[in-house]
Amino acid sequence: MHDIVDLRSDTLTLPTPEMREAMARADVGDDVWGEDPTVQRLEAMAAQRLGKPAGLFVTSGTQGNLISVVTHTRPGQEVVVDFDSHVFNNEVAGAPIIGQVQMRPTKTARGFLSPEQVREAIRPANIHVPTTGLVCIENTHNRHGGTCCTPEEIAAVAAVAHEARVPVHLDGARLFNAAVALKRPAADFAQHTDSVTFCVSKGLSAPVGSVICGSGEFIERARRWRKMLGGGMRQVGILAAAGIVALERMVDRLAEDHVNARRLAEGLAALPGLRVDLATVQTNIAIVGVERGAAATADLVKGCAARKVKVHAMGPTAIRCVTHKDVDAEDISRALEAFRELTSRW
Ligand code: TLP
Repeated sequence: MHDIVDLRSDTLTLPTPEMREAMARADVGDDVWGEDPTVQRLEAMAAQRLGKPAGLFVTSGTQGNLISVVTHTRPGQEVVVDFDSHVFNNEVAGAPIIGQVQMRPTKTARGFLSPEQVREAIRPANIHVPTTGLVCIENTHNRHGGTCCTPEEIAAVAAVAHEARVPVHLDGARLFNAAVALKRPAADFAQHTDSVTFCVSKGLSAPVGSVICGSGEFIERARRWRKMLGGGMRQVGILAAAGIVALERMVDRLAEDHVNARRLAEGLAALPGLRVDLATVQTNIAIVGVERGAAATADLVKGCAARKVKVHAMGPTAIRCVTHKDVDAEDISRALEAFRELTSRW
């Protein structure tokens, strides 16, 4: 049980004592000079877990996606994305500004482009239109409530893209949540994509960082972009050390977060005036629709905060709850109690 039940995001997880110890003891060197052994260990470990030849430690998921987009594309090209994707909605238009690419968003049912949608979105050879430079997919899907797509679904989309000689990037900020939920090795999800980014700073609980994985040639070009974007860090093995603990110790326990999210979602779905599509609650996120409108949603968020339960208003009438290692089963009961009390007054 924690004093505050913080369901705003799994980015709020605090580093474990083991991480702090590993950070204090880490062997370090200047990583821009390629001399930080701990960063190299994390990059090799990440690449191996994802079945790719090489990895690159970056500051954040946002930086990892941006570097991946600009490394794959040329200015003037188009990037095929799902309409609700993080890269399109929450990355401050970095790819259009820095990479000079145009986003091509398509609406999807669960956050995942179908092979037919990708086929339709890829531009034909025509003097009037941009060329398609990249297809970007997201797994798990944040704004659709932590939904997972299978390695086979990714393979089908990638086949269409590759047939048109278009590479595929996977925003796998929460890829290990998908791997644990579907009981598949993380490498299966990355197998058909040309690059993948995953975060150690979300449910895996490290304080900072993400890793991009791809071919050796891709990662070397990505490394130049990272330097340009100010992501060349020096004795950063101090941070990578926590990432190693994250990968070694924190993956399997994500299953607990999924159980907690499920119980929370089922409890909330049973309350009057709240709507939860339980089919989307596949990992550690529950998105709750508030039928009484925007003012009631704002009141609910405030009322929860007054009861030491923090939740995130994702839209005017939607609340996002994310479970993670700093939220336990008792905390879920407290959160449910707060919602129950507040909705009983409606
Ligand atoms: N998502 C954050 C917010 O930016 C919304 C959160 O609290 O969920 N891809 C996906 C799918 C993400 O959910 C996020 C972070 C990122 C990329 C970016 O990662 P960071 O925050 O490390 O830049």
